[in-house]
Amino acid sequence: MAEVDNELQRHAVEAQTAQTDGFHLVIDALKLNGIENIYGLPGIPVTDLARLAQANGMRVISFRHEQNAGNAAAIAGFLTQKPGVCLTVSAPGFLNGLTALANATTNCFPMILISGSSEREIVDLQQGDYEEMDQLAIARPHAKAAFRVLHAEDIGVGVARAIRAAVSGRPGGVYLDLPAKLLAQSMEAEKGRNSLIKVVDPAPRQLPAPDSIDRAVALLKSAKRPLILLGKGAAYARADADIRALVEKTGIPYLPMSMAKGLLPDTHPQSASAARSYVLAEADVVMLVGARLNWLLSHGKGKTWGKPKQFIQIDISPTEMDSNVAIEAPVVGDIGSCVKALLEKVGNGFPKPGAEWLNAVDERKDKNLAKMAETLSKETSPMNFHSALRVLKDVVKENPGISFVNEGANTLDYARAVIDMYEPRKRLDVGTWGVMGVGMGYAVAAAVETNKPVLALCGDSAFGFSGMEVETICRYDLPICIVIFNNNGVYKGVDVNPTGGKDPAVTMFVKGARYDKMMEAFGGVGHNVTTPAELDAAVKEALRSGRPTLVNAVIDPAAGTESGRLTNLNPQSSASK
Ligand code: ADP
Ligand code: TPW
Repeated sequence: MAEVDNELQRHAVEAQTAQTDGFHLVIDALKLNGIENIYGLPGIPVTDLARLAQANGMRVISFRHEQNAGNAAAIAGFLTQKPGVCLTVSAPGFLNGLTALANATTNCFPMILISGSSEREIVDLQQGDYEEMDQLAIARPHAKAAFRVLHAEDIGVGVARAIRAAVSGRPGGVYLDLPAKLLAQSMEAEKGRNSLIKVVDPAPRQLPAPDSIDRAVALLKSAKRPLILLGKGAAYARADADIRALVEKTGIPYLPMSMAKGLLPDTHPQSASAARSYVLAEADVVMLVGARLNWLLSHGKGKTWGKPKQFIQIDISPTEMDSNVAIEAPVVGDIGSCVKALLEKVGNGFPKPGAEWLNAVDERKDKNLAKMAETLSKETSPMNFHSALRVLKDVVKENPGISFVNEGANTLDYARAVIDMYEPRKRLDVGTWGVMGVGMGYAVAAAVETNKPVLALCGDSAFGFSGMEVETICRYDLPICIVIFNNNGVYKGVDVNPTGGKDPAVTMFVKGARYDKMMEAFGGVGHNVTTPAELDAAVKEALRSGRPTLVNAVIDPAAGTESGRLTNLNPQSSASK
């Protein structure tokens, strides 16, 4: 009996003195808050953090370059409304991830970049530590918020603050600095457990002021030629059914921004996508829902916008209002709450826009759609962008639940116009910065987060920025089909060196490159295709098998234009005028 008592006492003492450490506390804090996946790249001082995360049931996806891991985390945030987590080593690893953090902040995606860092005492005296860098200071201007934790007992607070900062209000990128010493610090397990915080209501609803709703509805009612413009903020907000109801109850034509495509199916009768230039120029009242009047919308002024406009803007960020032009009816709040309030006010008797406006929009649409159908139906040899896109348009129509990742210049601009989306948050692309290199990171995270196939369409240049991740795709055996529109260069593949010298022109790549072999090198499936029929068969086989696949689609090197549709943004040298 005494022996049993002794044993129990020993267990009790052990339980009291059981220890935990920084590594485990970080993992426990993330898991406590429902974060299941980490996208990262191991090394000093975070190798064991990644190992232990995997050992403790988190899914850890190890990349070949931190920028791609960061892009994966960012788009995971967009897809789930939970911050996507990227884990990197110090200094160079951190900097590699920082581009993605800045891109997440710019695009309003919630993300947390967690980087290990060197010892404060040495960094602050600039004594030359291994991978020494004042990471917190460098991250700050590129992030919505940046925090450093120095004591293990503060890890719970640090993670809680990072989560709140990432997802509340306007979402964005957050940097969390974890010095190597912190990870190894130990403390009593029970104290550690009690120090963790499960964040309650991390992204609280923000209700719009009732008078802002009255003002918006009055302006909408007064409109002769109203237009609703849906941005990726609306897609992120997951108010899909209410947004659709608002569009349908008001009968107003709508335009989706690129990543808002599919919020309502692009084939919806009220979609004005095929009459974009016309409606932007002609509308008299425009209601922006989670879309900013930045360069993608010509800042709300100039020729694009034609006739004088009045704007209603729904956005969670009050300072977004009037940032480019006057906003007559600002509605500040979360989109879910704002749209609900608008719906209540609109009721069932909202006067539909006049037939003159709706008929004019439909007329343009029909004309442009007929023109597009003709362009798409042309058989060309070699393939051009349109004959190849015709195939992918049908593939997405038949598989509306797959994610569609898209980057490039012409490859992006044409695909955006040609490929209809049918479900929300399925089109993932270069976003607010028009940044190349998001392709493989986005594709990996889309596959991991949705558990559904991904079709990633990249220009040959765009793909090159993250192409090494085909190994990651094969290693994790992800159902990703990459299609590369290979026209031998940036924009096109026909430029010549103006000096006549041996070096290729600056926009040229190796002619006839076989990107499909890259996928084969790691055990995936490669196809080289030169006709729409071959492209069709290769993509369908990939979707059927779910195997990592890369389709090198040979496109006419002369097809396409400089900078796709952004030719007007290129400064011209006097020599090339
Ligand atoms: P797009 O590029 O599609 O036009 P932007 O990224 O420019 O879209 O705009 C997205 C906007 O949506 C941002 O101004 C952001 O503040 C806003 N936003 C994001 N999430 C929400 C939300 N849940 N409720 C309200 N506004 C949101
Ligand atoms: C991080 C500049 C914009 S588009 C593009 C570049 C290099 C590639 C276009 O060629 P691609 O597509 O992909 O072959 P296509 O269809 O026209 O043939 N660095 C970054 N971001 C950007 N946007 C650039 C450079 C750029």
